[in-house]
Amino acid sequence: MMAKEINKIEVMEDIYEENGRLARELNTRLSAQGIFAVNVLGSPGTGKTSALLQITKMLLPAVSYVIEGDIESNIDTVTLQKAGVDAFQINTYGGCHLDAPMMIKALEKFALPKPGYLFIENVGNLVCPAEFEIGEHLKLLICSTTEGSDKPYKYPLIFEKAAAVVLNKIDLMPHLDFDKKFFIDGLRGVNKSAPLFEVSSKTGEGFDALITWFKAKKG
Ligand SMILES: Nc1nc2c(ncn2[C@@H]2O[C@H](COP(=O)(O)OP(=O)(O)OP(=O)(O)O)[C@@H](O)[C@H]2O)c(=O)[nH]1
Ligand SMILES: [Mg+2]
Repeated sequence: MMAKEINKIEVMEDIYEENGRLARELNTRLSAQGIFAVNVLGSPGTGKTSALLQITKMLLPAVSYVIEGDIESNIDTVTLQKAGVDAFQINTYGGCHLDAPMMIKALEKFALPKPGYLFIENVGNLVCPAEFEIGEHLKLLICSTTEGSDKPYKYPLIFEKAAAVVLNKIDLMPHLDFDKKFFIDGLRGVNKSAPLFEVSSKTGEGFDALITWFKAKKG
């Protein structure tokens, strides 16, 4: 019993270690190409794709690429491509997160010919994606008013690891019982430094500050 448990722990450590090594290599390669990679995290339906439509438009004339990570379907990729965004699909077929080997394989097929931003929309999930580096320069966590204000308390790791947190769907605030103070207290309990951007991907409100922050981070 004991021996089995130890084996399990060692296997998981090996997986994280190997993934981390590959992710760091990929990150170095992307930096050399002038690509600033952003791992976009958030629960299903929080507005990751909607926010990326706004962000990629507002970063113009800078080049943005998007990699869409979904269990199945290419719905988000098609949506982005229709909006003129250079978007590619990775399907995990059951996998609840992207990992570094998936990204390396995908980038063998998807060329990133120009320097710019690479946004990677991870699988909608507040748990596993927090544990796997995928070559990113930073993690952007997208939350929304419709999810409720208790998420930083329930899923602390993903809030802790976020370089910035977006609170999306603020246009719906008047219709909801979202407790902003409770949300911010929970966020600050695990992450003191990540800026919080309150936005509506529907109206575009609040994105100016996020875009300024991205530009400063990319340098
Ligand atoms: N009112 C309002 N609706 C929004 C906003 N952002 C997104 N939505 C809606 O929320 C739904 C989900 O948005 P998506 O952008 O597809 O969310 P997602 O996080 O990419 O979802 P998955 O890829 O399925 O995990 C869609 O119907 C959007 O139109 C917002 O700021 N305000
Ligand atoms: Mg999406």
